[in-house]
Amino acid sequence: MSKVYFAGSIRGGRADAELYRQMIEHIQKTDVVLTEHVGNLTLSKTEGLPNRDVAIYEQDTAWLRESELVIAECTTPSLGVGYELAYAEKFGKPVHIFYNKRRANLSAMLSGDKAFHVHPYTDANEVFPLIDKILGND
Ligand code: 6K6
Repeated sequence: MSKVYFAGSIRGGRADAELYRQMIEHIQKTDVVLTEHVGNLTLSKTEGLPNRDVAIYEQDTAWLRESELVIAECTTPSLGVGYELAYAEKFGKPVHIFYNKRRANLSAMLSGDKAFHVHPYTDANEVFPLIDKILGND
């Protein structure tokens, strides 16, 4: 059972929040997701008080260090997710990046980083068997 840090856009926009929720639910069938809140559909992109941000940063970076792997959905661009991926790389964590290639053009700073495992997909249903493979559950 692995500890997974799931990363997805929050202030970058919540258009894919339902997919994050489904991916998190899928991972939780076999493994632990440290960041379940990323798939919370009631979380809006403007929610949160500015003075809470230090606590959020401290908690999320602690979870990144504790995690065994990172799975990120990057179709909706997010500065926070980009930061988390670089942070995970610095700590030697395996990083898996998903994005819908029909809807997004992934940043060269992600697609060009050989440390990252990038998984482009055309239909969201492709994501779940890929997650099983990453987690060793296929
Ligand atoms: C909610 C809405 C606005 O601010 C919040 C506060 N909540 C957060 N709680 C926990 N983690 C957060 C929060 N906001 C951002 N993150 C982390 O950054 C998550 O782990 C996401 O993967 C990533 C999203 O970054 P942005 O830049 O899209 O917010």
